[in-house]
Amino acid sequence: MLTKIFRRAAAVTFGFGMFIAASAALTVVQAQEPDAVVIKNFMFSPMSLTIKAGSTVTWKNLDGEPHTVVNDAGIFHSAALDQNDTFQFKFDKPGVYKVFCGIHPTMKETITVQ
Ligand SMILES: [Cu+2]
Repeated sequence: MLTKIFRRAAAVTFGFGMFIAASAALTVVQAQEPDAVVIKNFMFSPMSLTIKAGSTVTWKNLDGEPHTVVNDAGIFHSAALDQNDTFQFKFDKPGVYKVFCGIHPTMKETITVQ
């Protein structure tokens, strides 16, 4: 009886472990997308991104709250992005570009264009 309960607990634990491993693998795949920024939990991810001149960065808002993508030098400014909306900008000139959310200015990221 106890053995049976223990086996069941082990199976559940193993299943949950597999779920965590699968989630981690999925996160790694998303992180490898070179010029993509995800907006989630009121954060830009990654918070710093290095790309080559001529690259286009795509931001995608996964939050239920709207966010914007604003450059502090006024080079680009997205409309309010609702959930799953995207915004793209092509970085032609090398430099360091600071980005924040116009609605939640504590959300920040830095994009370095080489
Ligand atoms: Cu925001």
